[in-house]
Amino acid sequence: MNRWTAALIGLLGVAAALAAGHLVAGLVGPSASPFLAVGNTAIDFTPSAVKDFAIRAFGTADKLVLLLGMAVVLVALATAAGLLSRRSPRPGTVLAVVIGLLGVGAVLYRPDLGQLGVLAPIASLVAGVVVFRWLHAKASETPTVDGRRTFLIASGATAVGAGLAGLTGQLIGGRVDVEASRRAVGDLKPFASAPAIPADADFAAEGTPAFITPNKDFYRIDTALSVPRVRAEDWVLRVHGMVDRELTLRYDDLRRRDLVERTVTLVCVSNEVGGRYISTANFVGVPLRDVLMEAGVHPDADQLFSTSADGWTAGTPTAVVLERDRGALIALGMNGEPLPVEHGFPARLVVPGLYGYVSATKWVVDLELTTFADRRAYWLERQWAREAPVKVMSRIDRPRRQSKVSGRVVATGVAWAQPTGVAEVEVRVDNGPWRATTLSADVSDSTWRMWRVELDLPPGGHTIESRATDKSGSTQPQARLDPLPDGATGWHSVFFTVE
Ligand SMILES: Nc1nc2c(c(=O)[nH]1)N[C@H]1C(S)=C(S)[C@@H](COP(=O)(O)O)O[C@H]1N2
Ligand SMILES: [Mo]
Repeated sequence: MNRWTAALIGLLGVAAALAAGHLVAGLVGPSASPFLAVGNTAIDFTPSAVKDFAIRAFGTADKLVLLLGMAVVLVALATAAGLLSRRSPRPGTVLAVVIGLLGVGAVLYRPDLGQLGVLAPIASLVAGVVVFRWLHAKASETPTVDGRRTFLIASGATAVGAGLAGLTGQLIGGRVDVEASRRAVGDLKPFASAPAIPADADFAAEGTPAFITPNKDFYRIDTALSVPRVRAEDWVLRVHGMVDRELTLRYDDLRRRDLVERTVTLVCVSNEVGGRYISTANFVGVPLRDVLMEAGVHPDADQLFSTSADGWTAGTPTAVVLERDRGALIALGMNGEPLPVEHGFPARLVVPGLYGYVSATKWVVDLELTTFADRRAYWLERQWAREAPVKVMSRIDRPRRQSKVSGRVVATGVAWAQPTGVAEVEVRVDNGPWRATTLSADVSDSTWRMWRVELDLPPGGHTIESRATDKSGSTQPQARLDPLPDGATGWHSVFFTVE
């Protein structure tokens, strides 16, 4: 058998396997599709340092990078399997079984897939082995013109069949039409609106972000390779554990309540000094405190353990979410529309002043009152800290790093210290004295605040640094700490040149 034929058989075997798995996953649960399941499980097993690197290097494209990497590995394995099987189909068969079992393992490991999910990788395994061996037999027949033609027909049929099966799986899987459900929700009118954002809340014309981040620009961080698709009409939130009364809340139960609107800045613990994993939105939802009071939280339940539809978990101090002024929400809406699917539709938690990984569960379906001793959330298993209040921080947006500016220099940036609020931001140039900046309108202690200062500098290279002080008097420390385990610290500094 020549090399090209051998490699082609390997590739077609894998294509058939993936397509069969995708088709069956369409029936039993789209995230059981073996390629996705392996990717998702790989994310869970990736060491924190690598994940941290991926988030830093690729940002929201980290998922695309992972999928492409997996595709490259799979194509290489398929080609190798084909090439190793030029004499006998056994090596390729063994490899197909091994990859298939990897898929089975990945699906079994997913906390969000029922028992049936395992049918998808089993379908992949069987289809991969059968198609590989079938094509191998066709190609091994005596190399007559006739024989070659049957092999070509068989290969073509496999390619077409795989394409159709994959497409069908996609169509059936897509029947959970979450966008339609989102549209059907319509307006989520708050009973109490957040105060309007004043025009002088940002210095967007001079380089800061707009005060409210449009949904499409809102940073996104999660472990979900395929976004969980939960329809509002299917959604239920269980509140249970150490409570007097278990609650089962449906979407309509929540939206019929008096919804409140709160302007909140969310920030990711992975944000480096100077980083961009921070955004602000008007969230509409139900006060989390009210729901917990209804359930009746036992005094020794120190942890609110929340779980998303895809099995991700977060642990939040109960004392924090019960604070009257904290303003923690079960959010349904964001900036005037139902939550975008990537940001947690139908519902997510928002807790001002805590990093997202200990508080901001998207696609939330379960709230268990428990203790920190009893249950450990997703990132705690991966070396991140149990307590993760947001640290006072400031960032320089203008001048840009390594930029050349001429004439008067207007430096601008943002600072945050939820839930305490920003009292002051200072800058210094070339290790000179600290000087005050002008702050934007004070919207809320749970949101960021922009700063601005005009500098008169001689031509040449300069370094500007900034530091914020919160309303309790704590100043952003100079010491540089990595995000792991509970958030970065240090002064942001930017080098630029005045011409
Ligand atoms: N279900 C789920 N919720 C999640 C996460 C996740 O991986 N899965 N990541 C958390 C983290 S680390 C952050 S910083 C915020 C980010 O929310 P956003 O993507 O809406 O900005 O969501 C939190 N909620
Ligand atoms: Mo995060």
